[in-house]
Amino acid sequence: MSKSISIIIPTYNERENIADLAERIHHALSPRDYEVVFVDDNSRDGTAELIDSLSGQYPLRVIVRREEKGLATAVIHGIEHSDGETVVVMDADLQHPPEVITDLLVAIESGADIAIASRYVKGGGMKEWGLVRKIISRGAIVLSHLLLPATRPVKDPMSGFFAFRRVALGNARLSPRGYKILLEIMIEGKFKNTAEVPFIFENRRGGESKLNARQQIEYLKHLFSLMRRTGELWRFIKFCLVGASGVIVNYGLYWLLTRLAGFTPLDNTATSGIASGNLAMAISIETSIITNFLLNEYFTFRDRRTPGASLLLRLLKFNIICVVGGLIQIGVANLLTITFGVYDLISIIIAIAVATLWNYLLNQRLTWK
Ligand SMILES: Nc1nc2c(ncn2[C@@H]2O[C@H](COP(=O)(O)OP(=O)(O)OP(=O)(O)O)[C@@H](O)[C@H]2O)c(=O)[nH]1
Ligand SMILES: [Mg+2]
Repeated sequence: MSKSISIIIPTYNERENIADLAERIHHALSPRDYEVVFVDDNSRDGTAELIDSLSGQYPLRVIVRREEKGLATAVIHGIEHSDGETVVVMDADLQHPPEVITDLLVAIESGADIAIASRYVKGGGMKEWGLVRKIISRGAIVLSHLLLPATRPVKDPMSGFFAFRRVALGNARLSPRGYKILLEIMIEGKFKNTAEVPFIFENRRGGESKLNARQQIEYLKHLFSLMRRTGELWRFIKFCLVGASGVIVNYGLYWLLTRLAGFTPLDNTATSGIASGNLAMAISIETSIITNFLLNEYFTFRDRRTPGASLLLRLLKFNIICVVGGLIQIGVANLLTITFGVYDLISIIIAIAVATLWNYLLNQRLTWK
């Protein structure tokens, strides 16, 4: 008989945590109609046997895989071998507090297609994480926000604790790698309404972590494969090409103006060089802003264009953002050349690098928040 909620839990040597986990889930969920489907990769410590022995007491079952291994594929296996209208995915080691499942279900009942238990929304967090793990976790999120726009609305796309409506997943073809199953589900599933609920990532109760450096490499490979599938890889390459063309226009035009067209180069010995050199720089910056805009508009983001009058408005917005970068470039170039006497063609390339960094950070804030 089909249940309305299927909770999928991948396990590998988690015997020490199962009894506590089953009890807490039951306490949190009953009298709801639920089942827990454990997908165990042939654990050596008797995890599957223990689950079996508890199945008289709670609505549990275990699928043992002998051929295949891996967290993400185990979760898919569990999704395919269950039929609850709502699917919940979580870890077995009690780092995902079972009590939070009810918050996820409430979010789904209030209209979300997918609800994510998040460490990075207000009220969420993690206990006792070292600095290195925190940085890796943040870095992974920044990368996914940058390279996979579909993950941008979610603050914690790396979470392994979430719930979704099965119909919303449709017949998405899932082919994940490594650990980050939510990424795959979010991108292939194309959910409309997303919700995040806070939770504190607890310390592991018993057993050992299976997370290792290989998983970080797997993550990068997975990211790359998702970028290819979504077409974002090609877009990212185009974006970098346009950025590089902007640097060439900016730097090249300054060189043309000051070496061939009669503008005096930026120079701290001749006062006439300050005004003229800065004017040459301003003309070069503005020209590169416009060429960058047009190339992004008709090349990088061609598929996202909304034609018509909004073009000018977008150009204006883009220009305002980049003018701040331009002022930074002029400031840095003047500081290096006028104050410290650095040769103008060197200080300008350094100044362009600083401004590019600024433009990137600001755009990331405004466009990808
Ligand atoms: N079926 C299956 N489950 C796995 C596999 N690797 C990990 N798991 C389970 O996936 C969940 C998450 O794994 P953990 O090792 O706790 O990973 P983590 O929570 O990111 O790392 P820690 O904070 O160190 O615990 C746990 O329930 C594991 O038992 C696997 O290869 N196959
Ligand atoms: Mg864990």
